[in-house]
Amino acid sequence: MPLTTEDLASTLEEIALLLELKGENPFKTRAYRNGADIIRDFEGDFLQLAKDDELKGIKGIGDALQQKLHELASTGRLQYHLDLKHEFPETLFELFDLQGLGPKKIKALYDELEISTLGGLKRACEDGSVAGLKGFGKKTAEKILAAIETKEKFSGRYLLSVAAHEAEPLRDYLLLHPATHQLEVAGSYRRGKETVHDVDFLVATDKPAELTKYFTAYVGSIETIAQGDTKAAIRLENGLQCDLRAVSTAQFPFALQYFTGSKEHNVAIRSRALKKGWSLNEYDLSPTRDDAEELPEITTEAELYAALNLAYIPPALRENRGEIEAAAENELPDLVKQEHLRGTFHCHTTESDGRNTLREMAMAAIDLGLDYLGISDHSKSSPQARGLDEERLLQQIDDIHAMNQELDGAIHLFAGSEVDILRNGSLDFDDEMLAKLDFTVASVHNSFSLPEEEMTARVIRAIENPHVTMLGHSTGRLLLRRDPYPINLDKVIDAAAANNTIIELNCSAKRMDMDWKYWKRARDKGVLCSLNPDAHSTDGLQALHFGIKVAQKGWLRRKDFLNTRTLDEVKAYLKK
Ligand code: DGT
Ligand code: CA
Ligand code: ZN
Repeated sequence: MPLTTEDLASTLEEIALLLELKGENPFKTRAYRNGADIIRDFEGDFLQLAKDDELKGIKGIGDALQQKLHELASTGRLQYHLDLKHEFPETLFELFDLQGLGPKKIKALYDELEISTLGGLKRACEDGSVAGLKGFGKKTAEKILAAIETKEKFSGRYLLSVAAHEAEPLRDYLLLHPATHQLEVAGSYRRGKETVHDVDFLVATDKPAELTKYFTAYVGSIETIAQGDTKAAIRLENGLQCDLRAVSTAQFPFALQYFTGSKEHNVAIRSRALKKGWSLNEYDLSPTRDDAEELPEITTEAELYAALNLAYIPPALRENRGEIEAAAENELPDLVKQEHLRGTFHCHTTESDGRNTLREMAMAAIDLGLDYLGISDHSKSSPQARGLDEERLLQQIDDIHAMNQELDGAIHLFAGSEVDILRNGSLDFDDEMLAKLDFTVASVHNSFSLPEEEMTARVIRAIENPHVTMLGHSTGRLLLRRDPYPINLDKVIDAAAANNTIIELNCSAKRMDMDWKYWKRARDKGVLCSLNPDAHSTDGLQALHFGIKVAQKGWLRRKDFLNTRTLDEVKAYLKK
């Protein structure tokens, strides 16, 4: 992108910030800030003058600044600026976007608490360490938290479930229009990515301009980003951008295939078409040469894939990770579906940090049509989550047995525990206690910063414990908020396979852990999956709906799950 005058000004401002972070004297920083103001107020082509090294005589732009601006304008980069930037972690600059957080405060946070990321700052605000910092206090910490929330709201990526919450009513709205002949949500949303940047609507219609107009009139829209005769874009209240493309019915299958992506998948598909002498784009398929194969009639996406001698590739698999080769051999996996799920594990109740009681959780699971539900509250080493000690856990086991009596077969509750994996890989309960449970989910909840080797060994030690039924959220990541802890998942998968330990696909919206990219490998090694909502409320059980999409992304089939099995089969499995 070509440099603009504004780029010159904002670079000077950034230099001023960096100098402040370094604690340089205020006169020096002020010179850069003034410089930025002068550039913005200048009447005439400042950029050209800087390129030509003709800045002499402009009041407030001294020799040093002239030189730097000339370097920046003529080469597109300024070494001094880059060197300064390299002195700090790149993530630190995100903090500058926060309302009300200036360089002085950022410097204090960085120096005193080693905070250099938004996630780190959020946690430090929540755990009270920011409030305790000199010059901050509780009010400031609260303000910073609010600013982070605002930033997140507009940060550009959204959890799949959050996007669905907004996109589904908009889908219904579009369906109401009489000229909507066909409608799909394409893009990463259709592919079931765990986070999406925007939501891509596609409609087949003979009145495209009417539809784009109708789209921008949606009550949930706070801003029309673009509106044309065939496309439009709006922003919803939570910042999410939604795009609409209106095409003809004839174009629809091509557009649907194109806008579903992924880009990588599309590139590979297009080159496959080219080999047949066809050019494929978002509107049609056409011959590129005289001796090209004859074009078949195409009215659906499936026919488009068939024309390329491919089995229909479900959207979840379209990531160019082997699906095209598999489709060519007719060896695509028969993917798991929501209706295959017969029960689930890893749910919390008010006994630890859940919001609903055992009874309420059971009732909600019955409503979902599940045959069994595994209860696993936290263990004693997670006091922040009111983890249960042996005495309370024994009581809960009794309560669950009593509840099963009362439920009389409407659903079966399994008594378990989400037992902490301690720092050295041992568990929070001894084997005698664990043996009294129907199942255990073993999870890491602290000491996230162990080196990869130690973390891997820690988790593998838990996997090797015969009382561990399944490994909980394998990397501890919180989507859009906390990175995975360092761990070698290939080794974890091998250990799980060797010990017949299940790995859960924790499908809590903010986790989706283990990541879909690892599941095909795990499955091929014979690792069994359990799709678990990690529900902390009755609503939390809804996570299974999105979990299924992510499970499909992982190439998982019905037979790859524990919780697609019947109650009797699961009872037998857990007895072993
Ligand atoms: P997102 O929005 O970042 O979560 O991910 P997508 O996959 O929804 O990406 P988006 O919205 O930019 O574009 C939707 C689809 O359109 C994308 O998956 C594939 C297709 N597409 C977009 N740009 C290109 C391109 O430059 N080349 C090709 N072949 N396809 C593209
Ligand atoms: Ca998209
Ligand atoms: Zn957990």
